Formats: sequence, structure tokens, C-alpha cells
Amino acid sequence: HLVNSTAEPRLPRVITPFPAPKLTDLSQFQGKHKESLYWGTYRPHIYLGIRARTPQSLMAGLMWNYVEDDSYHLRHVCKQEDDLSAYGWIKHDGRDFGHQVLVDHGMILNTSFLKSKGEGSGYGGDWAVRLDVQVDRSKWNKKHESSAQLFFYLADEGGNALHLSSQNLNVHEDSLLASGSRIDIGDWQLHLKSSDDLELHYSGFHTPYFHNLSDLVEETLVTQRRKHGRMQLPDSSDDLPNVLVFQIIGGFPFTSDIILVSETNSESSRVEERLNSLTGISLSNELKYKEQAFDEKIEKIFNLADKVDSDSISVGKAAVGNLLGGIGYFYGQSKIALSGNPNHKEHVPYISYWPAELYTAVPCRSTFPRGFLWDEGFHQLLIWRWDIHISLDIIGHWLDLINIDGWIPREQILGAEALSRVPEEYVPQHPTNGNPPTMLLALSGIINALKNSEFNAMDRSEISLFLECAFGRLEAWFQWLNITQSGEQMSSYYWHGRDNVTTFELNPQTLSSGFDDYPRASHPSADERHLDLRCWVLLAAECMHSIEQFLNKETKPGRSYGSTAKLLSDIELLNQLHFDDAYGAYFDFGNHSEKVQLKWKELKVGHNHATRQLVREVLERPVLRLVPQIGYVSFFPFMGRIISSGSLILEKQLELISNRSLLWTDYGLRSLAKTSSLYMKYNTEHDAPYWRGTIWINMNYRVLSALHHYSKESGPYQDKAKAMYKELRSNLIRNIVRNYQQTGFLWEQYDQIKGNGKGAHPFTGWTSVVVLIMAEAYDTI
Ligand code: 6A9
Repeated sequence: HLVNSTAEPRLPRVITPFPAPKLTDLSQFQGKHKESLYWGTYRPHIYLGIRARTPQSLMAGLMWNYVEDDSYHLRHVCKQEDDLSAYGWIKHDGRDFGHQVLVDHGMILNTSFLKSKGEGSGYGGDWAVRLDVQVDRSKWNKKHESSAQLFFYLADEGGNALHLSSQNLNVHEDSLLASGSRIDIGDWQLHLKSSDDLELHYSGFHTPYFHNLSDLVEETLVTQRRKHGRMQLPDSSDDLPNVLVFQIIGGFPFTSDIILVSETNSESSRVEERLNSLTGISLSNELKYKEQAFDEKIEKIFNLADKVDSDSISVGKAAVGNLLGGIGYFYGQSKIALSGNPNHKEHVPYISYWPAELYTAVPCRSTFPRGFLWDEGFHQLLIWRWDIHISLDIIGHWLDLINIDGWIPREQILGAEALSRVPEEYVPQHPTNGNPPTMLLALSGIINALKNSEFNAMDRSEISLFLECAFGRLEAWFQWLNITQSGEQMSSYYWHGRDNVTTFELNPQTLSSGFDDYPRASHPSADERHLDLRCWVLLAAECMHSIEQFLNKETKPGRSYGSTAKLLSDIELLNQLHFDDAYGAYFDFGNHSEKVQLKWKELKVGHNHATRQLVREVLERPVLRLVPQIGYVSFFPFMGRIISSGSLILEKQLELISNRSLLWTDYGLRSLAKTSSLYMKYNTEHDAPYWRGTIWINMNYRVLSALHHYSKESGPYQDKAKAMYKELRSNLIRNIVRNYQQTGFLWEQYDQIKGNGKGAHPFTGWTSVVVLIMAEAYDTI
């Protein structure tokens, strides 16, 4: 080949996009579709945050002041420390409507969002926010003021100046607060309407930063208080402000409607009519109508009324609401680690991925408000059933992030707001590391639904076209997993990127598997075989096979997904690699010792100084063997339904799962058996056990799907599977519902002893698949 010397300098391979047209450029995602999803509550990390799906958006957000004795706390970014008794979208359709309830120590804030494409409105339509503030006096400290202070802001990321309507805001005379102009939506206006007696103040800022707006407001309030003794914005502005903050002070209870109208300059703009239809009684009516539509749609899709009690239904709705309401839009560049040990924490050299948009749901609005690859597959199990167009759009965005090698960065930390929430050492993504291909689980669900003609003709053709165009990317993704993560032994795999020189970790983590600290071989090596990964590759091959068949693709020689699937589901081969006869269980394999512990060691620092450190001690030489830790990983062959329904191995798996001394609890299945040597063990001085015992809902859903499957297959263990299915399902639902009622949240994990929610919350990521459990909606793969 000739070298083209005039070509542009080549990008490093790892940051070279996959060479194919972008899925998000497909015509099904343009035009009406795109416009209909322009504005949304796409800032899930903010208690109430609105933006458009464009890199430099006009953004809106809400803050409020919580007064406690003599200190003030500004609420803005979702934070667990704020200790709200509840918050979340209890209804949201992912498009033009949402209703959220926030409870902050006796203050009850209802925020509703409504979008409307009225006659005369500009691109993306107009939107309204209703803020409804009430108080529960029994929980409201007497010392608290009898009024609430809200702050509603607009910020233009594009740097356009915002105009204040007047120096003396009096909304009873004129509802206009501010106006401006943008290329996307033309001239726009912000209005506030209320029939209550509200006091308004404002501040205008000119700033290049948008990730720390709370600091800006807080500093201003503190200064004002020092000068004038009042927590009151100064009613003044920097020149050419690109952030305008409006302080709304009202006695309990009060309501205020805030409306953004676009394209106000044209002759036929009908601004008054549009404002009227988005405020007061009209808004109330429209919101009521949307609430009903949400309830009806939930019922239609999930048939919950036939399946669970009304308490469960309302929790199910809140789960769906906050999953959809938590969908975000992010823009920025991932940092990609250039080299080195993926677990080497400090100052990893990195390069930037290409600038990219990501439209995605998030696991947790407070703690993990960004995209995670394998979480997203679980989210899509729900979302495609709710709105196939939103789902394909999200999957399309993810698949557009694939590079020429077929790799997708696992955790997406895009833009300054996202970056500001992540400790530095977690930011760089390692191109050696994968993550389970759960998105394929969603795609195969979609294909099955297609085969059962659950979509209309229009949707069918869009889905087919999508799959047709996605196929090359999916192939590359599959090949990346199949080739780069393969092991020494034929048809074995291992998660690459574990740290094999650690002296601190009891068992080196495997973040790429998604099971972080789940125990694996004590001494990472190329001889390892990870059972879960092997089963994921099988699942991926099966999904690829069904997509290939659906699209009538000719099988490429040497690249037959069907034969890969056949090989990987060969039970003899699987057993040779992973089955332990003595335990009757499936395990990882690797260089392993059970005799590893953490021990305090004195360290000399300087002259007379000693400090203690917890270090790892290995008490015997590791040998190549199966890794005897029974837990979620052990049940992957069962979840993958590789085990035939008549086999004794199936009986054994059912025994292990239902054994209370191992995994079974009244709240769901433990991640690791009580008898495993690493059960509930800290991994380092500071790393508490995570996937070493507590109950996780994504895996419980997978086990439950398999139990459901085996309860339908005739055979000697059908009845046992059925009984276990029923009990596990009701244990999971009962416990999640009870926790929601007691705490106001869905949780990241549940305690295996008491059943209480643990870790991050509100976790309406994969924990919301409890709705599929309620609905008994499982997939055939
Ligand atoms: C840490 C610190 C406290 C961990 O749900 C997202 C992921 C899952 O994909 C993974 O399987 N979670 C699970 O083991 C949360 C990961 C958070 C990592 C970033 C940053 C944040 O401040």
C-alpha cells in the first residue's frame, strides 16, 4: 500500500471512532423525533434541572434555602448529605411531562414539568414548571421562618447575554422576568405567574463556569447577609450576565408557575395565549390529564393491577417515573488512560476521547449521575417497553461511542458538571477493560417483541433499520469482547486489567466485570478463567445470532455467532473449565490461595514516627485451581439457561440457591454465600464489602428470569423451580416496597440480614427492574 503523505496526522487508535455513519444521524432520530425530545429534565444531578439536548444549552435550575438554627444550606445538586426524606419523579413520561415530590425536613416541594408545542412556539416548543410549596408544621422547626425561599435560574452555556425585564420585579403587573435570543429557539422569554403574594429578588452573573452555580449564589447571599442582615439577592447584575437567578420568597403554602416561551419575535407568536395555556387552571388541567395518561400507560404496559397490590403499584410507578425523569444529556470528552497498570491510581497519563453527546439514563441521581455501560442495558429493559424511540436513541448514543477497536468506555464522565462529581483517580477509562454487554439483552428483548408483533409497522421498520445500521458496531463490540478478553485455554475468558502487584487489596478488584470486589483468583494472571464473562460472551453470541437471523444476514465464514453460541453452551466443555464436583457449583479458575488476609504492619515514617498500615499477607503459595467462592458468578450458567432441565446439576443449583445457610434470605439472594471465605470482608482498610454479601436487584432479576424459565420447562425440578420463583419474587417485591415506604427511596443494594436499603439512593437504575419483576416480564435469552 502507498502511504498517503498528505493525509491528516493519524489519531491514536484508541481515540479513533468506529468508521461507520453514526446511528444518531439516522433519519429516524432527526426531524420531529429530535424536536420532540429537545427540552427535558436532562440534568438529573440537579433536584430540578432543565436543558435541551444540545452541547451549549440554555439551562434552568432550582435551588432552595434550608434554614437550620443559625445555619443555611442551599439545596441544588442532589446530595445524600442533604438528607431529604424523599425526592424523585413519581411520574414522568420521558418526553413532556413529569411530577416530582421533594420532602426537606417538613417542607414539601412539588415540581411539575410540562412541555408544549403550541401554535406559534419555536423549535422544541415551550415549557412550564409549577413549583408548589407546602409545609408539614409537625416536622417544621418553630425557629424556621414561616416562608420559603426558592431560587430559579437560567444560564446560557452558549455565552449569550440574558436580559432582565426590569429593575423592579413586580410579577402582578408584568409576568416577564427575562428574555434573550438564541440560534436554536429564536427570541425567548421567561415569565413567572402566581396568584400568591410573592417577594422577588434577583442577581445577574457573568461567568464561564456552570458547574458551581450554587457557590455563586451562596457567596452572594453570605455577603448580603453580612452587609444588610438579610438573605436577599441584591437586585443587581454584572454586565452582560449569562446567568440570572431569581429569588422567590413566599409564605407557606404558595404556588408559582414559571414558563419559558420560545420564538416570541414573530408576528404570529401568540405569546399571551401560549402563556395562558401554560399557567393557572389550564396548566392544572393539563397536568392532571398527563398524570392520568401516565397511570394508564403504566397499566397498559405492565398490567400491574393483575399482579401486585396497590402499594406495590405506587412504588412501581415511582421507580419508572424516576428512571425516566433521571434520563440525562451530557456532552464532553472522556479521559482515556494511556498506559500502565489500570489500578495505578495517581496521575495516570491520559488523552481525550472525541467530543461526544450522551443521552442516557443514570443509576443514581445523587451519587452516580452519569452513564454506566452495563447499567444502561438493565435500564433499557424497562425503557424499551415504555418508549421504543427513546430507547433506540439512547442505545444509538452509546453505540456511537465505540472506537475502531470495538471498545466502549465503561463510565462516561462528560463535561465539567459530571467531572466535578468524580474523584480524580476514577476518571481515566482503561482501553484494556470491558464491561458486560447487557445492551444486547435489551436488543434481544426488542427483537422478541418484534417477532410477537408487539410494534406497529412504522416502529417495526425503524427498529429494523436501526439494527441494520447498528450491526457493524455490534459486531465490532462482540469481537472486541471475544478476542481481547479471551483466556489461555480454548473457549475461556477473563476480565483483563486486574492488578497483579497489589499489596493492599485482600483480593484485587475486577471493576470491569461490574462486580467490583467480588472474589476472584487471589493472584491475577493470564491463566484465569472468569465464568461470568464466558457466559456474557455466550449471551452476546446468542443475541448477535438472533439479530443476524432477523436481518437475514449471511454468516461470514469463521464468524458464525451460531457456532460460537453452540460451543459456549456445550455443557461438557463448560464443566471441564468451571465445574467443581465436590461443591456441585460453578466457579472461576485461576492462580489462587484461600489463605490470604489483611494484617496491620508498622511502617517507619521519618525518625520517631511510626504508622500502621493494613497490608495483604499471603500464607501459602497460590496454585492453579477453581476459586471456591459461591455467589452470583456461580449462577451464571443457570441464569444463561445452559443447564438442561432434567439434569442433576440443575437440581444442585436450585439447592444451592435455596439454601439459607448460603444465599437465600427473606429479601432476595445474597451476592456471596455466608460460607465463602471472603463473605462480608473489607478489601482494604477503607473499602467496605460491596459485592460480598449484600443483595443486588439486577442479578436477582436474572436469577428470577431463569427460575421462571425452569418453572415452565417440564422436568423433575419444575415444581421446585416454581416454588422458589414465587417465593423469591415476593421476597424481593415485599422488601423493596417496604423500604420505599419507610425511607422514600429505592436503594442500590439491600442488606442481607435486615433487608434495609444500603449504599446510594435514590437508586432507580437497575433496582427499578423490580417493576419487571412485578409485571413478570422476562426475556427469553
Ligand atoms: C466512584 C465516587 C461517592 C458500582 O451503578 C454504577 C456502578 C456499577 O456499574 C457497578 O457495577 N456502581 C457497581 O459495582 C457505582 C460506581 C461508582 C464509581 C465511581 C466515584 C463517587 O462518590
